[in-house]
Amino acid sequence: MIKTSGALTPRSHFYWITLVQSSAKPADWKTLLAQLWRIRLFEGHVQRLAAGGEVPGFPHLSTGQEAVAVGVCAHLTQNDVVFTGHRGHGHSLAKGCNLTATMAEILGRDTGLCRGRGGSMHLVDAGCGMLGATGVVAGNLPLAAGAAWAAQARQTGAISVVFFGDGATGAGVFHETLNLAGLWKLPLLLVCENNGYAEFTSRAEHSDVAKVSAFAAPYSIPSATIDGNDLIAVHQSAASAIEHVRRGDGPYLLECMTVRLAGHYVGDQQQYRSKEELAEALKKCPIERLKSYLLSQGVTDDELMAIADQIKQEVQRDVDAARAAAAPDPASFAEGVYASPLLAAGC
Ligand SMILES: Cc1ncc(C[n+]2csc(CCOP(=O)(O)OP(=O)(O)O)c2C)c(N)n1
Ligand SMILES: [Mg+2]
Repeated sequence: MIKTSGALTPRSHFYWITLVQSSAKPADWKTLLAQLWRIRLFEGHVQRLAAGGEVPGFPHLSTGQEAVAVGVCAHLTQNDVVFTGHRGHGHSLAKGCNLTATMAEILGRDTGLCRGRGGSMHLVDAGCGMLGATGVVAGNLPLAAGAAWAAQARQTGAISVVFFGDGATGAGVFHETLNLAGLWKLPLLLVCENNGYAEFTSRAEHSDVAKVSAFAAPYSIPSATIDGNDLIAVHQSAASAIEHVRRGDGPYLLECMTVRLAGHYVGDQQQYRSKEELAEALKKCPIERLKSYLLSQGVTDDELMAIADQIKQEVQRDVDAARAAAAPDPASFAEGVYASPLLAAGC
């Protein structure tokens, strides 16, 4: 069990957290490092399969942003629910979606999470609390507030978590969600992955509000801006934020500053980014940072390589299983699409 410090100052809205010394041991962080690797390797497969024409549509990779998914989801129970957007592979895996079924969904197979109907941008697995990805930017925010309202009304003790990008904050529904979530003190954790881009447009080009956390205070929502590429920072800050939400004190906005190491979608040539910028981004890789920390704590290179090898084999095996699965029978196309009494009656 990783203990946290509760270092957040609740009502600060524009604030870089000062991390206190972690009481976690390298063994705990090794488990989370393995999860970072799992997501990175999974998305490496998605990239290769997409390049080979096996993936319908345009997958969006979270390469470089994995620490946010892993650091936040480490604190969630199966009853807690998660909503994500178009860049949601990492969130789905971190919340507990089966890797083979997730890949099968991305490949459009019948064994996929949604029987291949949804694909990369519509990963849903209610059984493990993954209530869904959506390709509609900011569309997940009111859905997550609705789930939080349901949990509050039913007094289940569960919380709702929504992952969204900095670009989503330009949508009106972002502010509508903050307004009602703050007013009704909903058990909602809003996690912004601020990677500085909305598609090919930098944040500076589309907003004068540099920090997304600045939007929270007018709605009486506490917030923090943290280094989203530091797994330990994310883990600690998420613990405190989730404690606040679970206690019944209302929503919390956690802004995680991060970097997108890949293009907006697989195939994006990124001509709008300089070589220097990409080189700087690489230095912030959350996996390399956690590895360096572990090495400084006495973990050996051999131990890290053994973990990497094991994860590599597991991911390869699970991806192979997904690729071997059959596509849905075209005759079953309407199954699971509508819950219509007329369809059920064969009308
Ligand atoms: C309502 C809506 N408008 C526009 C788009 C097209 N679109 C897809 S991704 C994207 C940018 C989103 O940026 P951000 O929220 O920062 O997420 P990121 O891609 O950086 O993870 C846009 C505008 C969309 N999918 N939905
Ligand atoms: Mg963005």
